[in-house]
Amino acid sequence: MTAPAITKPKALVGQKIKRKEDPRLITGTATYVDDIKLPGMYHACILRSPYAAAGIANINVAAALELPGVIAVYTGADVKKVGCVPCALTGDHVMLMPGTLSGLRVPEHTILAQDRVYFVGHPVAVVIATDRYIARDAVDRVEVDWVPGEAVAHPEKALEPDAPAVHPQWPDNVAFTYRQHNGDADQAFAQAEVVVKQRIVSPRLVACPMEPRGMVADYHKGEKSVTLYTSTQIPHLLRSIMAAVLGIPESKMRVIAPEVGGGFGCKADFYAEEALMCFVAMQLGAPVKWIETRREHFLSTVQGRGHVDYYEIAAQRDGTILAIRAKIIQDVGAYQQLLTPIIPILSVLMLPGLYRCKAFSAEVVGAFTNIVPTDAYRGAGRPEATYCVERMVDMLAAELGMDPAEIRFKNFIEKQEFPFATGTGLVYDSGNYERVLKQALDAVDYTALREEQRQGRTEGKLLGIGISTYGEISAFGPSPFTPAGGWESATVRIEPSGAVTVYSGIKPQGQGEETTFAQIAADQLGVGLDDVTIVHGDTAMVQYGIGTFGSRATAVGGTAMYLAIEEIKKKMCKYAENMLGSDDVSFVDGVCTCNKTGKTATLAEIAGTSYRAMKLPPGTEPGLTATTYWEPQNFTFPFGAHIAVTEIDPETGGVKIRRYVAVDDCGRLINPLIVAGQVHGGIAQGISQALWEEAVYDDSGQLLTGEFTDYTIPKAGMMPWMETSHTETPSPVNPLGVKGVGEAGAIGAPPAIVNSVVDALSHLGVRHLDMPLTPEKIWRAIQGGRA
Ligand code: MCN
Repeated sequence: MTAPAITKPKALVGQKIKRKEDPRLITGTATYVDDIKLPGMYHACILRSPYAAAGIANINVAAALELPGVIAVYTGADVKKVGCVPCALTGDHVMLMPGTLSGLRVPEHTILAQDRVYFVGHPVAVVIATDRYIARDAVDRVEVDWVPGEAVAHPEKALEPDAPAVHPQWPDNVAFTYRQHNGDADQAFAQAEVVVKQRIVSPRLVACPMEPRGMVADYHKGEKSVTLYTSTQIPHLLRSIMAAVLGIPESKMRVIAPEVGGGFGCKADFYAEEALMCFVAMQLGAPVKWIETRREHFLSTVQGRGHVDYYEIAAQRDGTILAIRAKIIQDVGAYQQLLTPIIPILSVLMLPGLYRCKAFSAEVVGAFTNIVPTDAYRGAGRPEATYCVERMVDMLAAELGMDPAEIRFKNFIEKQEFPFATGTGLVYDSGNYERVLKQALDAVDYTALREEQRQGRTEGKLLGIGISTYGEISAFGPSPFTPAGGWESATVRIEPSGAVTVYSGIKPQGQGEETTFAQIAADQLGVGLDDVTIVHGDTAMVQYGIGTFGSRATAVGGTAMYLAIEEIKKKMCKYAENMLGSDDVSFVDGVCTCNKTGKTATLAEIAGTSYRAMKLPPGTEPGLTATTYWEPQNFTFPFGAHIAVTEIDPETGGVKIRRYVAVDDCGRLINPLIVAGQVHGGIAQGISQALWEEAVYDDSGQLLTGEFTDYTIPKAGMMPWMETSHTETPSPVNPLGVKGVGEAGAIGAPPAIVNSVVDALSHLGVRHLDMPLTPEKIWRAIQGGRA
């Protein structure tokens, strides 16, 4: 074993590499939940409430049971022994939280309605049949005697004194309150030279992943164990909760998340339907499948945003921001889902944005309404805050007659001030905010655009330039905001052949970690990209993990893998010492080399030996495996500057996005191609939120936008060309230097678009418009001169 000439492999980290997982995704060979067909499998269809608030006097299932092919019908009376859908926030977390969370009310959330329903779409009964069409037909034969009641479907109306009570035991509809303040905001407001106030709405949004929710539950009678295949972002947490809800030992519960066709946060939850299918499988001793229809998705999957916010910003005439005050009314919906109360608290944490100002005072009031609950949706609390702060900064600039770029430069935390402790209890890890904004301004040629805008106005043209400089909390570490745990895990195994298998606690839904994690691992081990396989999503295969949300997978899960590989490298050196007969061995690019003799042993040779050694070298164990749990000491804080240039048609109010420039910084880039894809997807959702999307409910709680004909989602042809670029400010929080990027675009885009449209109309006296900026709304603003 004399040293062969080693050609150093080209580093994969930093390369634009196409996603390894894509061929199976785009050729129809991937396995999603609906592809799972088990022998003897039944199909479920759920009867849902047509009322937002009603009593249930009686349910008659006889006619449904008579339909040939129907196996069983279960109602609320049958599931009384099953536990409730939980809210993750417990007393321990509340005590550790900055600020004060008080009066958290968690209604009993049974998996089927008992004697009342609380929202349209509330599950009331489930029909099990030999095929899904029979199950669907039988649902229409279930007779329910309803006693319709009064509903409330708007969070501000819900807080009015005479509003109908969503839960009769809490007539004020207050689900919780949260207060946090820092510095003397009141004094700052009293002494400020300028104060700007605005009511700002972030409407409810529907996540609309390409694959809706779906699950197959299977019961193994002999083992008394349950396997649940479900489209989830959090398989391990789901398993722990499910075992408790079903009252079975956790060791008898297995959760498998096969391919997940998008989640956007709505699948980082625990759903009544998941427990219901496990219950049915246990009752019948047979597998059962339920696949959500798109209409059900609109009605009964958690929604995002749902804020009515009152913001105030105090400043000096020179543009220095002195303090921010916010009252946030969060539309909770009818129940607290897993993370519902945490989401608006994240908005409070992000209140200062990228600005130095530390004085603030914020109050959140959670309001129960007769609508499906709100919870995480891409960005979860951070887009709401960023949108409001970025709107307020623009309004302040307009009030002061300052340029929106100039006011941002004046108030940015400067690069030498990092790590920077905000007034809200965070410590921003690293940043260079001036650089991203300068790069974005240069890219659009800002000065020339302003001149074009001035000229154009004389000819009646409406050109808008909207700036958004955003920050984000990503990769949550241990904190009250991660009641699940702020760590992530990885087991790395080098097989006897030298192939590398990584078992990760993360669960991608389209983010491409099978590629990026393989890039990191391949570089560390000096093997090829295809020598690395990333396994995820099966609680029986993967050690415990937390999952994929909050743009944490790479910074937390990737670091766990990186550290496990470092362990394995040490193990390999030990084996190589024995093989090469020297204790002076180092591992570089897949080969252990004896520094004295130049003799070498390759990774594959060492791996084979480690499994097959006749006699193990002292201080070693067979095989090359390491498991690491990594708990970061801080979050990471990505940031960026987005600029939208829009042209408004004065006759129709239509918006054309002429240019969209995004400069993002997510630390060290593992795969710029995947990062660009993540940014593009986020921007698409952000533009869509700004211009088109809104879940509209009438006063009786009926959803008026319950399908794709009246709820617009972004399509490729509706998107502008996105000019994306990056700066790289490494995070000191993890050895990879990475920050999250999965939510960046969704946070940066809405304020860029709205600021741009308002900028286009500002000379007409328009100061603010609420999303979505429909042509009608814009046209009316143009006609009225002032919104
Ligand atoms: N990445 C990189 N370099 C960095 C940071 C990230 O190359 N400096 C890569 C990662 O390795 C990974 C991707 O970018 O391949 C996103 O990584 P990361 O920021 O770590 O975020 P997560 O994987 O934790 O993704 C979560 C985030 C969230 S919270 C939502 S919601 C979301 C999103 O990602 N939902 C998505 N992106 C989505 N993309 C798709 N296709 N579908 C969804 O449902």
